[in-house]
Amino acid sequence: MAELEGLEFGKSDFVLLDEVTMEQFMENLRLRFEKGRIYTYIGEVVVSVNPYRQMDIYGKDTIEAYRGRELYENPPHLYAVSDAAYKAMKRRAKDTCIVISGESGAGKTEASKYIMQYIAAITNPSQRAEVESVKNVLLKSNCVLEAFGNAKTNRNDNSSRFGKYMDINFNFNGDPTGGHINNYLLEKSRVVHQQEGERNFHSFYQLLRGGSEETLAAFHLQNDPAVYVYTKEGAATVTSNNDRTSHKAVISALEVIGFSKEEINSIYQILASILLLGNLQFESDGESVQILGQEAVNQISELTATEPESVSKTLLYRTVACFGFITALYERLFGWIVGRINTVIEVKDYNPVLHGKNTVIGVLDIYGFEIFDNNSFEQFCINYCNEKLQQLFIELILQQEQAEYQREGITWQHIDYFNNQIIVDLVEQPHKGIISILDEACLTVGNVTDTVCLDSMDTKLAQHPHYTSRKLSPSDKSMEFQKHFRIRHYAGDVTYSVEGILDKNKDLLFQDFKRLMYNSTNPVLKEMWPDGQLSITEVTKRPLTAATLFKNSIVALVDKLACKEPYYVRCIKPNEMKSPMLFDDARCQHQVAYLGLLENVMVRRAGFAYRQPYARFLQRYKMTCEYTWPNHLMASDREAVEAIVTQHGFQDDVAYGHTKLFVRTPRSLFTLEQERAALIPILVLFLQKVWRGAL
Ligand code: AD9
Ligand code: MG
Repeated sequence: MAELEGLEFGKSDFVLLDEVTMEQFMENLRLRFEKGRIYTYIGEVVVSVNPYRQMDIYGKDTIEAYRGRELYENPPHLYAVSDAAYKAMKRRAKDTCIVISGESGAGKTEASKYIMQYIAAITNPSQRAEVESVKNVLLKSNCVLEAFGNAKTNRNDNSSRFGKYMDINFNFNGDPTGGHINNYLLEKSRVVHQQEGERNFHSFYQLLRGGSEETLAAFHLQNDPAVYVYTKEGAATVTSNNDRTSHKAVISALEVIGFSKEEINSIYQILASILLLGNLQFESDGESVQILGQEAVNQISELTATEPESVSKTLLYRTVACFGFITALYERLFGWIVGRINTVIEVKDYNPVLHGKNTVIGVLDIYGFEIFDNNSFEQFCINYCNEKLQQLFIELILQQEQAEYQREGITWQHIDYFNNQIIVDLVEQPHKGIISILDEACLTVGNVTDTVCLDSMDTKLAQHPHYTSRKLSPSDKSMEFQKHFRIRHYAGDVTYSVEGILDKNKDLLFQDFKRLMYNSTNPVLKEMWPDGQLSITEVTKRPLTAATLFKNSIVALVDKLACKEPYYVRCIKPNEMKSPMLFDDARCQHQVAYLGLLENVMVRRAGFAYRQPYARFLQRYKMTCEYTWPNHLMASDREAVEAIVTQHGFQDDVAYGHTKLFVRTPRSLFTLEQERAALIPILVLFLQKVWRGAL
């Protein structure tokens, strides 16, 4: 049980609530937030509320306080679950994972960084150089991936626009030996278009504001984001990030990771070409199209190490598909950076006989559930991914509890959840689900428009309780537009626009563009476009669609997570103003409800709120019983524990498992804990007297 911090801070574990009601849950959450206690447990799950201010709870001293300790020995903290995951991995050779969920801006990415910092701090006490270098790369990779994969949105100044799952590998000593990063669907459309008040990816502003005069001159750039079509929307927006200092940090991180000077230069050359491509102007005289200004074309060809004629020919021939090319340039760059980091950290020369079992801790930080004014294909994918993770949470939490009760030989009581499988099916079911219908429309020869596709969804999904559209419910005043459909997600209703949805799903990229890039004399750029060498006859006619590729990657991710021992961090966003002071009751309650936190508490309590190995229980409470203090003479720890339980009269509230004591209601443990707290000063006094020789 989490150390009682004093009742003025509320209950440190929601299972200690007198009654499991929404009112009590919210009262406790608010009280703790107001007292600066941003973490609270539900058993081993950490509920975290974004403080929107720097907290003095992540320093070296705190790390030391949590190192090697049990969950209940300290106040709730991310460090405690990180340590639990680490201990399970090290002592029991279990692969574990820490899944961080919550909506956009709730604090997932910050949490993932603290978790990694903790793991880095507690490992490699002997400071072996190769382990230190792995740790360094793992930590520095965050800075690079955030620069290229995060952006300011209307929900979060530093919003992750890609999903990240990082495996950290450990040797038998428990020291990190390597890792692997999987990235999921970067929101590449942001490169060419941002909603009002939002920015492009940080990397562009960092280059323009932080690049040296010589660099910018060499890249034919001016140091002002307002000059470029792709950065002008966000040019004047204030963010909490300092682009100039971030740029230096990113360059230094790239160097530490091991990117060469040429590679770093190539990365920024690609960014520069994207900015210049965005400013190209086309002119049509009705017959043919021209590019205005040969100079810009020359600059782009110089930066991409391609022939100016090929650049203009390809752009003119495929003018309407240029956006697709530009977004693909960025997406491939991002994918290449992740791949390059992976080559540095992948475990090399691993020999299971020599090195023992190679265990893993996975950390998942993915984009949170999103509702914007205008939701499109990207939000559809992001929200589907969150449905899948919620489904996994439901399965694992139940599964874990059931497995534990079974293992220990204890009968278990089932609790009902809202099971969001029905929404997952709505999206992904073969033949009937939305992805299938989108794919069918994309693969049909002929002119299937977005609206025709919507009609097809309406026909096939009319009966589905989580799907509707304007046509299906004309009286619904909130459904304003014809070209929209709505999904009732576990986290709320989201209305999606079908405008452009088929193009985004097809994600067509003409072979001409690929070939142009493959023919670059810059080896880095060439490496990003290996498929450019294929001749037109070798190119697959029906490549998988973007939605199907994404679905496959998320299904694979869920499989990966499901076979690991999971630890959960559930993040809550306290308000929409990014304010450290405001606890918006309605917003918080909504999140508590859809995250299923109340049901989580019920499951934890309906069965048994607490379980502890006999030896640990005995060690903590033996002072409260005359038969066990200072040592017991019974045949086993289990019998000694029985003596404590019986002496305190809560024998009807417990069950004895094979290795653990299970306690049904928190009150029993609470009483014990209070008694222990009362006895400690007496004990200290007693010991002081012994030391002074008074006894
Ligand atoms: V998204 O789904 O990627 O849009 P996240 O990742 O959930 O979102 P993030 O971690 O980026 O949110 O947090 C948003 C902002 O809240 C951060 O930039 C910080 O300014 C702030 N934050 C979050 N957690 C903490 C914290 N533990 N301490 C201080 C925090 N500030
Ligand atoms: Mg994030």
